[in-house]
Formats: sequence, structure tokens, C-alpha cells
Amino acid sequence: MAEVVRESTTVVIVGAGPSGLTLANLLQGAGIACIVVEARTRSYVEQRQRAGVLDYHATQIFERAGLGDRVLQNSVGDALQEFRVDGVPHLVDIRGLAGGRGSRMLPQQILVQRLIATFLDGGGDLRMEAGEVDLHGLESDRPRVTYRDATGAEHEIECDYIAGCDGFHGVSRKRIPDEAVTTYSFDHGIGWFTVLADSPPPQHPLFGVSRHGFAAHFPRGPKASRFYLQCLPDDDLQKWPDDRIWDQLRLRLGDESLPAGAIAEKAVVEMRSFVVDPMSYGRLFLVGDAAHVITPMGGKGMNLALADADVLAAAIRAAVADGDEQQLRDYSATCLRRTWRYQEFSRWMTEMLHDSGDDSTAGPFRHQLARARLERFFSSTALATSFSEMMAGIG
Ligand code: RFL
Repeated sequence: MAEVVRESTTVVIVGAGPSGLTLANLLQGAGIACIVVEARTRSYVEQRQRAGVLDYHATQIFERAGLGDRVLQNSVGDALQEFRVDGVPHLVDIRGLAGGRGSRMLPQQILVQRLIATFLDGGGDLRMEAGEVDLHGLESDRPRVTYRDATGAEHEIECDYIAGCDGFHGVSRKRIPDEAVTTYSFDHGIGWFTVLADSPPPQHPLFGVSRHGFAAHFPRGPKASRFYLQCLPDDDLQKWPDDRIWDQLRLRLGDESLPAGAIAEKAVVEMRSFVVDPMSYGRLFLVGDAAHVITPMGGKGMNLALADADVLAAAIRAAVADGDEQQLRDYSATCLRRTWRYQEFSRWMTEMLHDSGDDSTAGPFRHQLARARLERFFSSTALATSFSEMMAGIG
């Protein structure tokens, strides 16, 4: 039988998505040894297109770590957001209302490419295409991560801490006994159909409300856009040929001249929220989507993942450098406060922008409530300021 390659480090990070790679760079910057173990190939993770906006709070994580120039280069932010209600535009100055603290557009795949390059340039240890990844001894002082590399060799890495950054479907959360956690999940009762297209971005990030259903149009680079369309929760992709997509977008966004473009990706997004509490077990710490999933409304999923990584990096630094594990003990509670704030924000926005449009799902009473909320949003500087602060991640 082939021998197992036995290794040792301070932190094993499972997963090279935005959260794992951010944590890896922050630990590397602090001089803490870590190994990143990722199931997919480098080109796969570098091409995976999902989120597009770093909120202000997330940009500051990289600035504080001295990585701003490299990670955030050429990323710009939009000061305004447009809410088009029954074809009538309402512009909200989210950057101004948040005291100049704006978000920046940075497609997730570009962020991942830059984080990988920065980590490797600094001598980082990144193991791609790791198969059969598993976690052991989480309650012991020296937990282990095992995997099989692309050549078939088995590895066992002993460490002080494991960061489970392997997303919602990863292995880390599954290794926590059911009775040790409470899980919360919520089905929003709607579906979102998402389209990535080679078509000009909107002038400002755009949310469309109308009786035809919700739609949104966001920039994803100088010539690319991501669109969202409210659909049935169990809608069938086959029922959305390209012509129907463009017709519905024009109708819902109130723009007959919206140019069509080649569609690169179509998918139905599950509008489901999920939170696990606590986000840790023994020496395992869950980070990002491994611990919580949030709908794309409000654009908080990736930002929450980066915020967790920042909290965990600081906690591990305190434990390793000063022998103080208090921040690690507080890790879950600290992250869950932000998680629930963002979940509430995302749900608040979902109700406001869906129920105020299509009253066939909301019913007439909720429809009127949502219209009233929308009116207050457009007329109250206090409410618009609170919204803008949440968009910036500082609320
Ligand atoms: P990820 O990005 O899922 O990365 C997890 C990594 O772990 C690897 N992995 C494993 N590695 C080793 N062993 C295993 N057993 C493993 N199992 C999995 C995976 O291959 C992967 O590389 O989690 P992370 O780092 O927590 O990052 C979370 C974000 O990716 C996610 O929250 C956002 O993409 C959500 N999201 C959005 N977030 C925003 O902030 N703004 C947005 O506008 C936004 N739009 C979106 C989104 C997510 C979407 N989808 C497809 C879910 C739009 C979409 C369509």
C-alpha cells in the first residue's frame, strides 16, 4: 500500500473561494503558516462567475492588510443606484448617504484570480484538485485534514486550526454532529432566474419594480451584465428561451430599447436563506457560505464571506501570537451578528421590491404594505441613509 504523506502546519483552509483565499492572504501577511486545499482546478475557480460587488467594509479588509493596491486595482464604484418603479426612475445616492463610503465593482472571478496570484507570489501553499477531502479529530488539540492529490497520493495534514471555507455543499459543516448546532433556513417562496450576458452594463445598478414582476440589471465589467428576473420557485430553464428573456427584461425594466447580447449563462437561483449556529465546533471554524447562505438580493453573500475571514484571521493571530484564544471563542457570535443583520436587510429588500410589484404572489395587503415601504424609502433621508449604510456594510 502506498505511504501516506504526513505533514504539519498551523491552519488548514478547506476551499479556495473568496473566503478561503482571503483568509489565506491575511494569515500569510501575519506570518502564520497555512495550507489551502481545494477540490477543483485553478482554472475552474478562476473562471467561476458569481458576485460582482465588494461593499465598503470588504474593501477595507484588503486596504488594512496592505493588499488594496493589488486586489482592488482598477475597481470603481457606482455612487448611485436606480429604482425604476412602473417605468419611473428614482435615483438614490448610496455613496453620499453613506458618508462617501462606497462599494466597488469587482467580479468574483477577478477577485479570486488576484487573491490566488498574491498568495502564490508570497510563497503560499495552495493544493488544487484535492480529492476525498475529509476532516478528523476536530475536538482534539491537533485536528487533521486528509485528501488524495491528483497523482493519487494520500496526504494527512495535522494542524492547530481548520477553516471550513468550502461553501454550502462542502464537507466541513457535515463533520459537525447534528446535535451540536442549530440550523435556520427560510424559503422566500419566489424564484430568480439569472442571466449573464455580453451586453452593455446599465448606467447605474438598476432594480425594476412592476406588476410584471421584479427584474434587476447589474454591471459585470465594461461590456457584460448580470440580469435577474423573478420567476416561479420551481421554474424550468427550458421555458426561458432567449427571446422571452429579453422581452421580459424590456417590459419589467421599462426600457424598450434595452439591447440584447449573447447569453453566456442562464440559471435558476434558489431564493433560500440558511444559517448554522454556532459557526464553530472544536478546532473547526466555518467561514462564508459553509456557514450561511443569503439570497443575492442586496449583494451580501460574498461580502459576508470576506467579513468572516477577516474576523477569523484576527482571532487566529491573537491565539498564535499572544496565546489568547478569547477571540476564537467569540468568533461565531461575532460573525453571526453581522450575518443576521445582512439576512434581515436582504429579506427587507426582497419584500419591498417583490411585493410592491407582482401582487399575485404577495396578495393585495402585502402589496400595499410594500408600496408604502417603497414610498417611505424614496421620501425619508433617514431610511435611505440606513439603506446606504447597509449597502456599504457599515450599518
Ligand atoms: P465558495 O465561493 O462556494 O467557495 C468554496 C470553495 O470550496 C471548494 N470546495 C471544496 N474544497 C475542498 N474540499 C471539498 N470537499 C470542497 N467542497 C467545495 C469549492 O470548489 C470552492 O472553490 O464559498 P465562499 O468562499 O464562502 O464564498 C461565498 C461566495 O462565493 C458567495 O457568497 C457569493 O457568490 C454569493 N453571490 C453573491 N454574493 C454577493 O456578495 N454579491 C452578489 O451579487 C452575489 N451574486 C452569488 C451571486 C451567488 C450566486 N450563485 C451561483 C450561488 C450570484 C449567483 C448566481
